[in-house]
This record gives sequence, C-alpha cells and structure tokens, in this order.
Amino acid sequence: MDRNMTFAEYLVALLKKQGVKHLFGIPSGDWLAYMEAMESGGLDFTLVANEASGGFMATVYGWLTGVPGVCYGTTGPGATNLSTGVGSAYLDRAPLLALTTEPPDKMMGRITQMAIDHQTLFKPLTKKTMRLDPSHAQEMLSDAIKTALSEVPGPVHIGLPEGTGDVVVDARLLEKFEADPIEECSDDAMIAMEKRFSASKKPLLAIGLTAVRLGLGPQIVRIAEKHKIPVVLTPMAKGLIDEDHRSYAGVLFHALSDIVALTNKEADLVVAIGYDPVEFNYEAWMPVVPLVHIDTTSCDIDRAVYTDILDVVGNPESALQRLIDLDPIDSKWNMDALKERRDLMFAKFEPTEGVFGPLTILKVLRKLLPDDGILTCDVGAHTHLIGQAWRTRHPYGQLMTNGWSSMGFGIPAALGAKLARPEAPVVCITGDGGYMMMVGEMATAKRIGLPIVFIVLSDTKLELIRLKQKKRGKVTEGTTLSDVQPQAAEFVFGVPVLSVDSAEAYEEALKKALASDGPVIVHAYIDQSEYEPLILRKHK
Ligand SMILES: Cc1ncc(C[n+]2csc(CCOP(=O)(O)OP(=O)(O)O)c2C)c(N)n1
Ligand SMILES: [Mg+2]
Repeated sequence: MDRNMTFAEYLVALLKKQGVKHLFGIPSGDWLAYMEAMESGGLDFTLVANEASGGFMATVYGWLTGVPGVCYGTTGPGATNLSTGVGSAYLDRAPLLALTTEPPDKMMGRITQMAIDHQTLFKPLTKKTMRLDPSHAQEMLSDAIKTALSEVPGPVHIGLPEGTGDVVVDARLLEKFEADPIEECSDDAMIAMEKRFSASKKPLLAIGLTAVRLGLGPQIVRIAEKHKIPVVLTPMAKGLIDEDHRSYAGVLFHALSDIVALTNKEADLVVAIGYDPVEFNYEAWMPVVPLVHIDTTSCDIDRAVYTDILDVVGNPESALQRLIDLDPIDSKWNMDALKERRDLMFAKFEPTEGVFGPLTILKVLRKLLPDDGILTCDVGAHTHLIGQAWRTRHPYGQLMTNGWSSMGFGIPAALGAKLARPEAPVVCITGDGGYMMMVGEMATAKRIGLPIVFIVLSDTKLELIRLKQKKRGKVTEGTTLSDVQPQAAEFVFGVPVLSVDSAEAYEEALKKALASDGPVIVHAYIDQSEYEPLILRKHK
C-alpha cells in the first residue's frame, strides 16, 4: 500500500508535479476531500466569487506559465458558470483542466438535484471531455494533461463522480507530462515558401497569437528587418514587435483599422506566421493575393475566393529560419511612407483638448506603468481602442480575449496574471458593464491581498453596442446601464475606490494606486465621445 493514496491526494500530487500552484473555484460537499488533499499537499485552492472567473484566471495562468490552469465547479450550475471561463481557454488557446463533480454511477440517467449531463455540456467547449474512472486514473490524467498542453492547446474537462476523491488508487505514475512534439514542416512546402517569398515585391507579415505562444517574436523581427517589409498583428499578438519599430504597421481589426488597411491593400503576398483566424478571419481584412500560412495547423479560409494558398504546417521555427537565411528580397515597400502612416495613426490617439476620456486614461497609464507591467482589459469599446493605441512592451504585456471575447474577462485575468507573475505590476481596465459582471472578484483580490489596480471606465453605457446601434440608426434602447453617472462607493468589498473626473485627479489617483500594497479601484467618470471617430472602422 505504500504507493497507494486516495484519488484526491494523487490528483494533487500529480498537479503539483506539473507545476500547478493554484486551483480556482467554488467548493461543494463532494469537493471537500480534494480541499483536504490540497491543504495537506500544499496546493492553493483559490476561492472565487463566480466559477466563470475561475475559468478566466486559469486561462491566463495557463498562458503565462505554460502549465495547465486548473479550475473547478460543482454539479449543474457550478459547471455552467465554469463553462464561460472554459470557453476562453478553448478559443483563446490556453492549456486548462476543468474539473466538475458528476453524480455517482448509480445515479447517472436518474432525476437528481442539480444534475445535468456534463459530458454533453463540455463537448463543444473543450478538446476532450472524460468521466474519471479511478481504476484508470493514471492513464486518464496523463491523457488529459498531454491533450491540454499539445498544439493547439486548450481545455480538457474531467468529470469526477461523487465519492471519487476518497477512493484509494494505485499511484505509480507521478511524472511531469509534456506536450506532444510539433512535427517539422515538410521540405517541399518550405521550398515553395522560399520561392514565393523571394519572387514577391511587397510581402506583408501577418502575425497572430500562435506566434506569441511559441515565442517567435525575435525571428519575426529579423525577417522584417532583413527584407525591409511591414508587419501587422492581431490584437492578441500585441507586444511581439515594438510599435516604434520601422516595420510596425499596426493591429488588425481594432481602432483605425482603415489606416492599417492602406498597408494591407498594397501587399502582393501575405505571409501569415502563427496566424489563428479565431481572432479575425482572413477574409475580413486580407486582399485577394496569395497567402503563405505558417502555423501548427492548416489554414482556415474560403478557398473559393482565395485560390492561391500555401500551407506550411508544423513547427514554424525552421520555416522562419529559412526566411531569415534567404538573400534580401527586392522589396518595393516604401518604409518612410509606412512610418508617416504610423505616426499619423498614433497622432490620432492624442487626447482631445478639454475631454477626460479613454485616451487620457491610456496615455497617463502608459507613462506611469513600468515596462514589465501587464495590462489586462475587458471587452467593449475600450478594447478596440487599447488594441491599437496601447504600446505593449513585451509579449503577454497586454492580455485580452479576442478569440472568446467574453465580457467579464478583464478582472479575473488580472488576478490570474498577478498570481502567475507576482513580480510584475498588473493593471486592469474594464468597462462599467464588465465591471458589474465580475465585481465580486474584488473580494477575492482583497482576501489574497493582490496589489492590482482596477480602472473602471464609467461611461454608463454598453458603449460598443450603443455605437453599433447608432450606426444602424434604429433601436436605441437596452444599452444604458445608468441614466446618470452612479456615485461610486468609498470601498467595494474592502477595496478602496478612488473616483476621478479629470486628467489631473486621475494621474494622482493612479500614482497612489500603483504604489499601494493591496488592490485599488480607480473609478473614472469618463466622456466616451472619443471612441466614435476611432473604432468600428472599415478593415478592407
Ligand atoms: C458575456 C458577453 N455578453 C455580451 C457581449 C456583447 N458585448 C460586447 S461589448 C459589450 C458592451 C460592453 O460594455 P462595457 O463593459 O461598459 O464596455 P464599453 O463598451 O462601454 O467600453 C457587449 C454587451 C459579450 N461580448 N460578452
Ligand atoms: Mg461602458
């Protein structure tokens, strides 16, 4: 019996072996065995206010550490709450294990309080879903962890039948599991890639979130520099190349995308590196020119319209090295004109005289947040602005959910980031709508004592949707959160609130908040008029 332990103890030991330090969720009666095992085994159980946040925290934790994020929800409503966060791991590509309690075998298929079919619930939200059989615990868990980590990473759901935590299991396999290796790209594909690239006069590099995950930034910058060609990024690839770099041409999809489109239009070839269309389909922005798609999976595109597609599938490293090794191409890009275009774009992000709006929020924050800082944001009009206007100093320096795009992401993302990178200053910008969804996590931040600055953009509106209403010119109801600016409380679940309505007060509050050793909310009463001329522009 010396290698036997309860399943709960085994699970904790195995997760610790993978490097997991936190497990996010809300407990239930059946989870108590696991909590005891976590306490005695030295794994932190982070209680959250809503299981959805637990999923978001685990997603961000997975991105930043490369270790699977782990979250838990109980039967039925715990699992459905959790599913919102699990969706982020799925469409924002994070390794994650989602644990839920399921009824015991003899109650499966019977009418039971709280119980629904979790396997069906999680099927469209995960790479794999399984109901744990404790007699096969080792194989099942190793399969779950490897699946979550391997390309394309994502969530795996493990349903834990009630009572499983106390079952004694044979616990031999206590090793660290790795992702499956990524295959090399085929030589034929790489030769074809070299030919197209060398023949092109105006290739455009389009970079997506896979490139961040695989750490391809340095090679991409070398290719751009050597061949003197521009680079566009998806929002989640921000930070891969400096916004002041000679080759930087902007972010697709977000504010002033019409200016970025001027560059896209000139391209005679698009070389997409780690471009995951989950953020923005190719068709939405790409001119009809040949495409070389270098990624771990093949290209998803309308092949009836885009007929000249070269898939270079596998580990992008060697393909990128080949592009670096080529002789410089005969680039016809006018890099000075690109710089002018870039300068013109950033000039439009200067705050409007006499207006305390989102542009001031970003400008002052960029001045005060150190370069190693991490900014998380939520989903809304502010996201579209941040996507283009924010200068990101390093990969994962700006965290957003542009694949799943769920409101409520920003606040838990900041908690997940701070737990994963305790040494980095972390700031969250959220709209007031997203804040309402996740305000309960202020209690979590306070309890753990996480020094995070939460900037709430109080514009009393679901502004992104209101602007879409305005464009269509019909319905105007249903996007007003409050008829007047609501008066902020002094504390929210013990977290101090600094309310501000001017640039000067904001700067002072932000300095104070960044110096605090605990969480602080900066509640900014903003004028949202700056968004309209900048966001929801044409992409082509
Ligand atoms: C869970 C969820 N519900 C609804 C939406 C649709 N949606 C996208 S942005 C948005 C408005 C967000 O408002 P707010 O948080 O105040 O941010 P703002 O647009 O004002 O900056 C809505 C409703 C969504 N993306 N996610
Ligand atoms: Mg709002």
